[in-house]
Order: sequence, then structure tokens, then C-alpha cells
Amino acid sequence: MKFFCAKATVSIATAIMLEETETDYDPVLLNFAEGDQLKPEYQTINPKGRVPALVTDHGILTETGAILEYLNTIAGASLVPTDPWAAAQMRAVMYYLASTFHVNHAHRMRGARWADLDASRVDMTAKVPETMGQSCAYVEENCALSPFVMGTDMTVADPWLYTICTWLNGDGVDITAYPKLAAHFDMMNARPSVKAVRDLGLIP
Ligand SMILES: N[C@@H](CCC(=O)N[C@@H](CS)C(=O)NCC(=O)O)C(=O)O
Repeated sequence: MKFFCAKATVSIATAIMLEETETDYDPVLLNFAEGDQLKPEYQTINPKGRVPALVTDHGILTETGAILEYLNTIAGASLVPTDPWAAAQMRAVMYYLASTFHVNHAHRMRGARWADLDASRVDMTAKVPETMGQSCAYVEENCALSPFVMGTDMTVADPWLYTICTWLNGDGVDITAYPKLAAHFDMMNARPSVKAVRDLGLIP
């Protein structure tokens, strides 16, 4: 499968999942500094101009949550709980990662999506340590993280949370202020899947 990705982005989560499920993939690294994601050739892959995008036998799939669950299913892996309530709780975390935690981070470098005035963008950037810190506190207090997001078993939420935590330093947040989150980050860092993704050059 062709996998469109870029360094230091949420595509790290998909890369970890590809490694965890031992799925064959062919990474295509976009260079954001050169605006590869906005070029016409990539628009035919993902008209949203974002990574990740995965070229599957059925078509092109985007959106981290959809991709992670798809990879789990086709690999016959067990990284989504079979119990409906546990699965719904895991998805509640994943929706939070997508709609709040990631979006807080995007206010640092991607403020132009929401505001035209320089002053507005400066203000948004200045707020990022606070909002990212709030999201860390939410996860610390409301997820099991013992050791995984959902407790004893790893799920597809774990590579996603790990990926967001790779941004915390640049966002002005000290992860050690959140001991369970910091332990989760260290544990994920030690996994062979994460090492493979680091070797690929996706994790700075
Ligand atoms: N909801 C999407 C978000 C994808 C996304 O925003 N990716 C960022 C990188 S972290 C991107 O490609 N940004 C390119 C840009 O803004 O030009 C997902 O979770 O897959």
C-alpha cells in the first residue's frame, strides 16, 4: 500500500499502526517546506491537502481514525476492543484527539486557517501551551494510561496519543508534569514499531 506521510505530523500514528500490524507499505514522504501537500499531483490523492493518505485496494483512505481502524480490521489485529462499550469509550478518546487535542496544536503553525490578521495569529500561537496543557491534563485525569490509554490492552488510540505527545515539547508543554502521560510516551517510544518509524525519518 502506498502511504503518503510527512515528518512530525499525525501520519506518524498510521506509520506505527502499519508497523504494529506488519502490513506491507510503501512510504511516500511529502516535504511540507516545499508545499508538496498543496501541489496538484497530491490534490488528486487527497483534495484536503493533508496527510495521512493510504492507497488501498478499495480506494484512497484519509483521516487517521478511519485508517487506524481499517488497518486493524484488514490485519485481523485486536487493537479495537470487542466489547461495544469499551470500543465506544476508545472512540470517544479518539474523537477528542482529532477534534480538540490536534486542533489545539494546529493553532501554533496553522493559524492562517482561522484568521487573517497577524495579531490574531500571534494571539492564537501564544495560547497553545495553555490549551495543549489543558488537553494533557484531561487525558491524564480521564484515561486509564495504565499503561495504555484504555488500560491493560493496547488499542489504536495509543499510537495516535503518542504522536500528539511528540509535539508537546515544541508546543511549550513539559510532559513530565503529567506522569501517566509521560510514562505512556516512554513506553511507546521503546516499542519496535516506533523505532522503525523513527528510522523512516518521520519522528524528529
Ligand atoms: N483529521 C486529520 C488531520 C490531518 C492533518 O491536519 N494533517 C496535517 C499534518 S499534522 C497536514 O497534513 N497539514 C498540512 C497543511 O496544513 O498544509 C487526520 O487526523 O488525519
